[in-house]
Amino acid sequence: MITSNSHTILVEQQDNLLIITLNRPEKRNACNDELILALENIVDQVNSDIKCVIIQGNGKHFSAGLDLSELKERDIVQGLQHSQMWHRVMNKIQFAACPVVAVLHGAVVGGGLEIASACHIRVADASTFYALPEGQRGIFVGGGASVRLPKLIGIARMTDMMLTGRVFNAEEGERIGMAQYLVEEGQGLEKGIELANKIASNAGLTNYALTHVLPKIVDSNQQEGLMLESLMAAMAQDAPEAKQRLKDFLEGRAKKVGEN
Ligand code: 1HE
Repeated sequence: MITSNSHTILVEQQDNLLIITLNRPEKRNACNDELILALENIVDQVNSDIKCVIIQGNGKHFSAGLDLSELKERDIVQGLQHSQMWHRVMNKIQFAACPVVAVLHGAVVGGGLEIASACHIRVADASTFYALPEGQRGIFVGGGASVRLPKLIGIARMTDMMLTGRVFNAEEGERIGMAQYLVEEGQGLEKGIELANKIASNAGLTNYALTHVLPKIVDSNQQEGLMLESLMAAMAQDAPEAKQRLKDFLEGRAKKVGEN
């Protein structure tokens, strides 16, 4: 059984789904080191019984980002190490054993947006808003936003958020690519579970290709990217599960596109 080593993270398994909850509601789920390391501990425990992970926040907000009370007296080397600790944990989320869905509401700011960006699918409810207050706090993003966020919303929008303190609301966020799904307030988890169940029903190799290989293809040059795609395509179609799924379709047993 997957268990948490800290009250700052709650975890619940529902069949083959794992629901992780950031749990410092009184501090708006500000991420202190204890919370980030507890999150890492949970992601490390994800095994092949789990087909999809959901990350949500307890209370009024998804996350207020880095716990600023811990920022105080770090020197440069400690600052580097702290940022790299975040990078390690965000990488573990991005390259987890299965896809990860973020269910967002309220503030998704700073490090909270970095956690959301490391996930594969983002569902936002109507209360969600996005910001990078690092610009106004006199610091810089340190949890991977400069690598992941421009891939979602573009470099110009991220630069604007940090230079001017621009806040995007839920609708704007969905339009510019922060979240792929926008739902009514309070409906995020239900939608997240619906999507997670669809993800969990895919062939494991397809999910692996999407979460582990596609990012490498995107970061490659064209020749390498196309070769990686061909290798992945050949491997995927050779798997027994793929052959069975194709047979099911050809013999009329599989759903058509758009059927639930
Ligand atoms: C915090 C934090 C925090 C709240 N660190 N304690 N992130 C920020 O700059 C965002 C700062 N937070 C806010 O702007 C607001 O708190 C919110 C818009 C997110 C929520 O507002 P609200 O009215 O619901 O809550 P609140 O009354 O402001 O906060 C409740 C408590 O949480 C209060 O503490 P209390 O002891 O007075 O009750 C706040 O001080 C505390 N709190 N946010 C510490 N962030 C890997 S590098 C990433 C770099 C960053 O993430 S920088 C961005 C930091």
